[in-house]
Amino acid sequence: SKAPENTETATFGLGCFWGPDAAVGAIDGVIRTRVGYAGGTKPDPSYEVIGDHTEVVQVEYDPDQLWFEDLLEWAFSEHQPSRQPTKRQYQNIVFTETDDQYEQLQAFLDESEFDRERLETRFEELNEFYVAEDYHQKFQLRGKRWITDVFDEANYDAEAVRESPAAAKLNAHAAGYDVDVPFLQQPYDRQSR
Ligand code: MHO
Repeated sequence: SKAPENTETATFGLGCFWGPDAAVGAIDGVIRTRVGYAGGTKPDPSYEVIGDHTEVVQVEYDPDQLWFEDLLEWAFSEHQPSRQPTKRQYQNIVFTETDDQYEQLQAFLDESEFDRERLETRFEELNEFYVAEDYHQKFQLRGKRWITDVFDEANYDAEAVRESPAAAKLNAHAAGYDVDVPFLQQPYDRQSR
Protein backbone atom coordinates (compact mmCIF):
# COMPACT_ATOMS: atom_id res chain seq x y z
CA SER A 1 0.00 0.00 0.00
CA LYS A 2 1.05 3.59 -0.49
CA ALA A 3 1.93 6.13 2.18
CA PRO A 4 -1.27 7.85 3.35
CA GLU A 5 -2.01 11.17 1.70
CA ASN A 6 -3.82 12.78 4.60
CA THR A 7 -1.18 13.33 7.23
CA GLU A 8 -0.88 15.76 10.12
CA THR A 9 2.24 17.18 11.67
CA ALA A 10 3.26 17.55 15.30
CA THR A 11 6.39 19.26 16.57
CA PHE A 12 8.36 18.66 19.76
CA GLY A 13 11.48 20.04 21.42
CA LEU A 14 13.07 17.16 23.35
CA GLY A 15 16.76 17.99 23.63
CA CYS A 16 19.32 17.31 20.89
CA PHE A 17 17.10 16.50 17.91
CA TRP A 18 19.05 13.49 16.62
CA GLY A 19 17.69 11.16 19.32
CA PRO A 20 13.96 11.95 19.14
CA ASP A 21 14.15 11.99 15.31
CA ALA A 22 15.18 8.33 15.39
CA ALA A 23 12.93 7.32 18.29
CA VAL A 24 9.72 8.69 16.89
CA GLY A 25 10.41 7.17 13.47
CA ALA A 26 9.96 3.71 15.01
CA ILE A 27 6.33 4.34 15.95
CA ASP A 28 3.68 2.73 13.78
CA GLY A 29 1.70 5.46 12.03
CA VAL A 30 4.64 7.87 11.90
CA ILE A 31 5.18 8.40 8.18
CA ARG A 32 7.91 11.06 7.93
CA THR A 33 10.21 12.93 10.28
CA ARG A 34 12.38 16.01 9.91
CA VAL A 35 14.44 18.03 12.35
CA GLY A 36 14.61 21.80 12.60
CA TYR A 37 14.40 24.90 14.74
CA ALA A 38 11.35 26.53 16.30
CA GLY A 39 10.09 28.37 19.34
CA GLY A 40 12.13 31.55 18.96
CA THR A 41 11.99 34.84 17.13
CA LYS A 42 15.25 34.95 15.15
CA PRO A 43 14.56 34.83 11.39
CA ASP A 44 16.23 31.98 9.44
CA PRO A 45 18.10 30.26 12.27
CA SER A 46 20.85 27.71 11.59
CA TYR A 47 22.70 25.24 13.80
CA GLU A 48 25.59 27.68 14.18
CA VAL A 49 23.39 30.76 14.61
CA ILE A 50 20.35 29.33 16.36
CA GLY A 51 19.41 32.51 18.24
CA ASP A 52 16.56 31.95 20.69
CA HIS A 53 15.25 28.85 18.88
CA THR A 54 15.14 25.25 20.07
CA GLU A 55 16.10 22.01 18.32
CA VAL A 56 12.86 20.25 17.40
CA VAL A 57 11.62 17.16 15.61
CA GLN A 58 8.64 17.45 13.32
CA VAL A 59 6.57 14.29 12.96
CA GLU A 60 4.26 13.64 10.05
CA TYR A 61 1.71 11.01 11.07
CA ASP A 62 -1.36 9.24 9.81
CA PRO A 63 -4.28 10.45 11.96
CA ASP A 64 -6.17 7.23 11.17
CA GLN A 65 -3.42 5.20 12.86
CA LEU A 66 -2.13 7.50 15.53
CA TRP A 67 -3.59 10.30 17.61
CA PHE A 68 -1.77 13.41 18.75
CA GLU A 69 -2.44 12.11 22.27
CA ASP A 70 -0.37 9.02 21.46
CA LEU A 71 2.50 11.28 20.43
CA LEU A 72 2.07 13.25 23.67
CA GLU A 73 2.41 9.99 25.58
CA TRP A 74 5.60 9.32 23.66
CA ALA A 75 6.95 12.88 24.17
CA PHE A 76 6.39 12.65 27.92
CA SER A 77 8.24 9.33 27.98
CA GLU A 78 11.19 11.11 26.31
CA HIS A 79 11.76 13.93 28.80
CA GLN A 80 11.64 14.96 32.45
CA PRO A 81 8.65 17.33 32.70
CA SER A 82 9.80 18.67 36.07
CA ARG A 83 13.17 19.78 34.63
CA GLN A 84 14.04 22.29 31.97
CA PRO A 85 17.54 22.82 30.55
CA THR A 86 18.63 26.45 30.90
CA LYS A 87 19.93 26.45 27.32
CA ARG A 88 16.98 27.25 25.04
CA GLN A 89 18.57 25.10 22.30
CA TYR A 90 17.70 21.95 24.27
CA GLN A 91 14.48 22.87 26.02
CA ASN A 92 11.44 20.62 26.21
CA ILE A 93 8.53 22.08 24.26
CA VAL A 94 5.21 20.67 23.14
CA PHE A 95 3.93 22.67 20.19
CA THR A 96 0.33 22.63 19.03
CA GLU A 97 -0.57 23.40 15.45
CA THR A 98 -4.37 23.15 15.49
CA ASP A 99 -7.28 23.70 17.91
CA ASP A 100 -7.78 19.94 17.91
CA GLN A 101 -4.18 19.35 19.06
CA TYR A 102 -4.60 22.04 21.72
CA GLU A 103 -7.70 20.28 23.04
CA GLN A 104 -5.98 16.89 23.03
CA LEU A 105 -3.10 18.45 24.98
CA GLN A 106 -5.46 19.86 27.62
CA ALA A 107 -7.22 16.49 27.91
CA PHE A 108 -3.89 14.70 28.20
CA LEU A 109 -2.68 17.03 30.95
CA ASP A 110 -6.00 16.79 32.81
CA GLU A 111 -5.91 12.99 32.72
CA SER A 112 -2.25 12.80 33.71
CA GLU A 113 -0.95 12.87 37.24
CA PHE A 114 1.32 15.84 36.60
CA ASP A 115 1.17 18.63 39.12
CA ARG A 116 0.70 21.54 36.70
CA GLU A 117 2.51 23.88 39.07
CA ARG A 118 5.65 21.76 38.82
CA LEU A 119 5.49 21.23 35.08
CA GLU A 120 8.48 22.94 33.45
CA THR A 121 7.73 21.76 29.90
CA ARG A 122 6.90 24.68 27.59
CA PHE A 123 3.56 24.61 25.73
CA GLU A 124 3.38 26.85 22.70
CA GLU A 125 1.57 27.34 19.47
CA LEU A 126 3.88 26.62 16.54
CA ASN A 127 4.31 29.71 14.44
CA GLU A 128 7.25 28.77 12.26
CA PHE A 129 9.30 25.62 11.71
CA TYR A 130 12.72 26.09 10.08
CA VAL A 131 14.06 22.89 8.60
CA ALA A 132 17.62 22.07 9.77
CA GLU A 133 20.71 21.44 7.65
CA ASP A 134 20.86 18.19 5.66
CA TYR A 135 23.65 16.77 7.83
CA HIS A 136 21.32 16.77 10.86
CA GLN A 137 18.50 14.89 9.12
CA LYS A 138 18.26 11.13 9.83
CA PHE A 139 21.53 11.47 11.67
CA GLN A 140 21.84 7.83 12.78
CA LEU A 141 21.18 6.58 9.26
CA ARG A 142 23.85 8.92 7.87
CA GLY A 143 26.43 6.91 9.77
CA LYS A 144 25.52 3.83 7.73
CA ARG A 145 27.08 4.58 4.37
CA TRP A 146 26.25 1.11 3.03
CA ILE A 147 22.57 2.06 3.33
CA THR A 148 22.74 5.72 2.28
CA ASP A 149 24.83 4.75 -0.78
CA VAL A 150 21.80 2.82 -2.03
CA PHE A 151 19.63 5.94 -1.72
CA ASP A 152 22.31 7.87 -3.64
CA GLU A 153 22.39 5.22 -6.36
CA ALA A 154 18.61 5.49 -6.65
CA ASN A 155 19.09 9.24 -7.25
CA TYR A 156 17.61 10.39 -3.95
CA ASP A 157 18.88 13.85 -3.09
CA ALA A 158 19.18 15.04 0.52
CA GLU A 159 15.61 16.31 0.61
CA ALA A 160 14.25 13.05 -0.79
CA VAL A 161 16.07 11.05 1.91
CA ARG A 162 14.77 13.41 4.60
CA GLU A 163 11.20 13.01 3.34
CA SER A 164 11.38 9.27 2.72
CA PRO A 165 9.08 7.11 4.90
CA ALA A 166 11.54 4.21 4.46
CA ALA A 167 14.45 6.36 5.65
CA ALA A 168 12.50 7.29 8.81
CA LYS A 169 12.11 3.59 9.70
CA LEU A 170 15.71 2.78 8.76
CA ASN A 171 16.93 5.71 10.87
CA ALA A 172 15.04 4.30 13.87
CA HIS A 173 16.48 0.87 13.23
CA ALA A 174 20.00 2.27 12.84
CA ALA A 175 19.58 3.88 16.28
CA GLY A 176 18.67 0.50 17.76
CA TYR A 177 14.90 0.77 17.82
CA ASP A 178 12.88 -2.28 17.01
CA VAL A 179 9.34 -3.38 17.63
CA ASP A 180 10.48 -4.48 21.07
CA VAL A 181 10.83 -1.01 22.60
CA PRO A 182 8.51 -0.67 25.62
CA PHE A 183 6.54 2.29 24.31
CA LEU A 184 5.50 0.33 21.26
CA GLN A 185 4.35 -2.64 23.31
CA GLN A 186 1.54 -0.62 24.81
CA PRO A 187 -1.71 -1.63 23.16
CA TYR A 188 -3.64 1.19 21.59
CA ASP A 189 -7.22 0.93 22.73
CA ARG A 190 -8.93 3.81 20.97
CA GLN A 191 -12.43 2.81 22.01
CA SER A 192 -11.76 3.32 25.69
CA ARG A 193 -10.66 6.94 25.33
N1 MHO B 1 26.95 18.66 20.32
C1 MHO B 1 26.20 17.59 20.90
C2 MHO B 1 24.73 17.67 20.55
C3 MHO B 1 24.42 17.72 19.11
S1 MHO B 1 22.80 18.03 18.91
C4 MHO B 1 22.53 18.16 17.28
C5 MHO B 1 26.74 16.28 20.41
O1 MHO B 1 27.63 16.28 19.59
O2 MHO B 1 26.27 15.24 20.86
O3 MHO B 1 22.62 19.39 19.43
